[in-house]
Amino acid sequence: SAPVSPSASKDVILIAFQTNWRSVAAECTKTYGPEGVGYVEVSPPQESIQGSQWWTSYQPASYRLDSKLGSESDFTNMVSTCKAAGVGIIADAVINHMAGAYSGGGERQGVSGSPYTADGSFPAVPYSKENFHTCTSNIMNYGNASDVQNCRLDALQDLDTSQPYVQDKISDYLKHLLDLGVYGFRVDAVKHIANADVAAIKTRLAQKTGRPAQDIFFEQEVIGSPSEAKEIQPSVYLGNGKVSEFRYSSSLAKMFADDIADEDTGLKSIGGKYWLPTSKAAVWVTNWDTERDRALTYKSGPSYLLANAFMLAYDYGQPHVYSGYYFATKDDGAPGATATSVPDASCPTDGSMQPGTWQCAQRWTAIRGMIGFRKAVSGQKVRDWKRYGQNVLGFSRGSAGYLALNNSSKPSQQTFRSSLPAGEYCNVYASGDCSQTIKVSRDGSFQATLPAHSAIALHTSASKSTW
Ligand code: LM2
Ligand code: CA
Repeated sequence: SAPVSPSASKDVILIAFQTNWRSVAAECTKTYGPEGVGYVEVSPPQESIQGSQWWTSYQPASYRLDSKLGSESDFTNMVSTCKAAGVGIIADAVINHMAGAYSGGGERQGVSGSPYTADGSFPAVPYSKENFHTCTSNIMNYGNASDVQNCRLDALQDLDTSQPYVQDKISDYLKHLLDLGVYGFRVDAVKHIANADVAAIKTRLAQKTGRPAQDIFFEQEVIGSPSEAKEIQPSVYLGNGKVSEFRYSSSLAKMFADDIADEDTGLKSIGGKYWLPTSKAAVWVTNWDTERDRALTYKSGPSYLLANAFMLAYDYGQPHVYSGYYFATKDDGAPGATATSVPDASCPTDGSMQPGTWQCAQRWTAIRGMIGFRKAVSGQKVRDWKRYGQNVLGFSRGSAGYLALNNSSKPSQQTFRSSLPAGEYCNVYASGDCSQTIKVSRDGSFQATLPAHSAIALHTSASKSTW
């Protein structure tokens, strides 16, 4: 079936981390569709190794669509239910490697019973020892591209993606997903695959599906670091599609800990000289890897919401809103996960942030409001950018929207200058029912006291007259 067509005003990707197919389907109808999420990026759909930890998803045992998150028919049902709600599915494609090597030898079974070994036997694909790189040591030297691409990432058995046979198996797997109606792919660990191999896999996929390669959404995960080998830099992969811009997440964490309104080191510097071009950049405040590391996360308090509001209001890159679960240790799987399944997700109704509880960020008032904001200001230029004080700033999107952010610990009383037409607007960051409004005068200005760690978000599709 045909993909959901991309639309500039509906470009928000919601990462439904470790959420099972039934729950994603239900949420497409209930929340994602109605609120205007464009795409849901789901966790890897292929059969993985067994284990309750989330990261088992990143160790394929086969390409069968029978995983901890559901069966192939659950997956198919999710794709069609979401499509009917106007939401595309982006699948996380793990193609650099298969299951990790383990000591002791012997055969093991994936979550749906496919056998595999630590020495390259994956009969359900089938792959055998010859289809893997001969380097069996772990990657040590990020200054050497062949080490990074041909040796093992975290002991994971590294596919020889230069082989036509391997490219054929991977492209068959991706074709299967496209045939079921997925919109496209988040491609895992692309830095560990040579650009020529990624390009060859995509070309094969295009040939098999009869679709131009540039029409197939490919978001490549490449964690950049300028000190590393030139062949593994994010910009190398731009010919294949979008590329993750990890500067975004790390910069936001620094800026929100310092002064977001600083003219040189604050939010104004996002998307500058060394950044990926906006049309190619995939951005997020956090994802599942960074939330276990250094990024702003739900553990950061109100800065986390403010950073998400900025991301959704600003016009750099394609934004991803992350929705996972509260956890105690880095390895914790989804709430209730067993070695072979993840139960249905249920959203807390009491704002609970206890480990073992789903987050459901897509339902948070500020996130919902900002997704609506983004839709309303699509195509409009950033203007009226102004520093109103330390950690206080505001900007317009054309004459369609205005965002004021206060990342300081003091209330900030200001006359903000927007380009909005006169009117009484709902503050969509603060309330979902237009119970908090701001009156903008004929010259676009408005007076307001922005509470500490808060925001005012106004747009022309949410005013007293449109409500
Ligand atoms: C990714 N992007 O490139 C994912 O975003 C990231 O979450 C994946 O790592 C990684 N690439 C490989 O697909 C995760 C997790 C690792 C975990 C691997 C494989 O962050 O900790 O490694 O998935 O499941 C785990 C153990 C590690 C062990 C390995 C192999 O943590 O200690 O290495 O399995 O058994 C001996
Ligand atoms: Ca590799």
